[in-house]
Amino acid sequence: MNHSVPQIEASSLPQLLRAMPKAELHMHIEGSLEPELIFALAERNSVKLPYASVEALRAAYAFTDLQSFLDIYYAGASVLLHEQDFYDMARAYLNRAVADNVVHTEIFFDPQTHTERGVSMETVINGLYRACRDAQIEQGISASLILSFLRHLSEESALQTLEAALPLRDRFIGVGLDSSEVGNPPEKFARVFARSRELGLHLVAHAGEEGPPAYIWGALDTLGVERIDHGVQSEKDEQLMQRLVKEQIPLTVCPLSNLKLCVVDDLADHNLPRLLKAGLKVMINSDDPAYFGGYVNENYTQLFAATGMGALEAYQLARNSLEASFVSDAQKAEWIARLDETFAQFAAKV
Ligand code: ES4
Ligand code: ZN
Repeated sequence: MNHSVPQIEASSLPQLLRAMPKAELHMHIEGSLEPELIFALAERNSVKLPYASVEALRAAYAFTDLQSFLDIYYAGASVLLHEQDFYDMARAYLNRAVADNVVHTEIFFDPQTHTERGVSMETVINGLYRACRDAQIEQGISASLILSFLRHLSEESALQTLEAALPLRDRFIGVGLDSSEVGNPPEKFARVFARSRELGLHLVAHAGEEGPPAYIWGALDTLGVERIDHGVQSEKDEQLMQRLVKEQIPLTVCPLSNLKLCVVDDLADHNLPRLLKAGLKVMINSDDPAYFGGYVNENYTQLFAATGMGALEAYQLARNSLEASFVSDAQKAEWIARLDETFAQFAAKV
């Protein structure tokens, strides 16, 4: 597997990390809303914000855990009212993704955050979908949507959300599960995931971000998910680690998120290098880039600088991201060939 990765100068690593084609599989579109855009949309929509300025809002981004972040993240999303707002937010993210050589992105959106404020499901999905389509046409990036249920709300609410989205079934590829993890185990959502499976949707769930390995087992066995979002707590359970390796279940890891939400104290201690070495199918994602200090390339460069990983690991992470995506095998093969070309070009430069 790694024998095909050519020798690359350590000094070329930052350029290589940027240049390599990659997929982003764990990014919440509401978490890409930069303070500048929050204020611009607040102005455009006459929404009053409890912060005096962009700087004051940014200064509030000092999180101690997941919940302290979620409170501010939901407040920020309150400026989104019209289809054009969702479109503008998604185009801004997609521009950043293109700049990081993301060839494919699977974007989470939280409809309940908006429908609970009276915004219609059509407004949310049509704005996001049109942004994905235009970015594909104008910039060549492939982008799909994953509808994510808020786990702090009831399963009944999730079921209603799924039903409300069904007229737009062809505009999203799967469902996920996010928000406050501890106290809201996967089993709470067994029925809505079963229904989603019947509809032919892809299934993913956040598990093992702050919650215990039992939630990862539950996501796999009760919900039947194809990927685990985060999953960094799996190291606490040797049997689970063996299963994740054996079944090659992808973990969509988000290093800067883990740092900013105090899941890890220091990037140098992040367990991604160990998970990768143990044979787990991990890759790097940005989660909520506007809140956690960087888009996907920043996550790669900071984690590599802190842990001393090199070109071999870079190749494996980018390849895992492409292989774990929900696209055809032919499309994966095309992108992997481009990945191999990129590495060959960097080797030739030495
Ligand atoms: C999230 Cl970092 C994180 N964890 C769980 N749910 C989320 N929603 C947005 N970001
Ligand atoms: Zn997330």
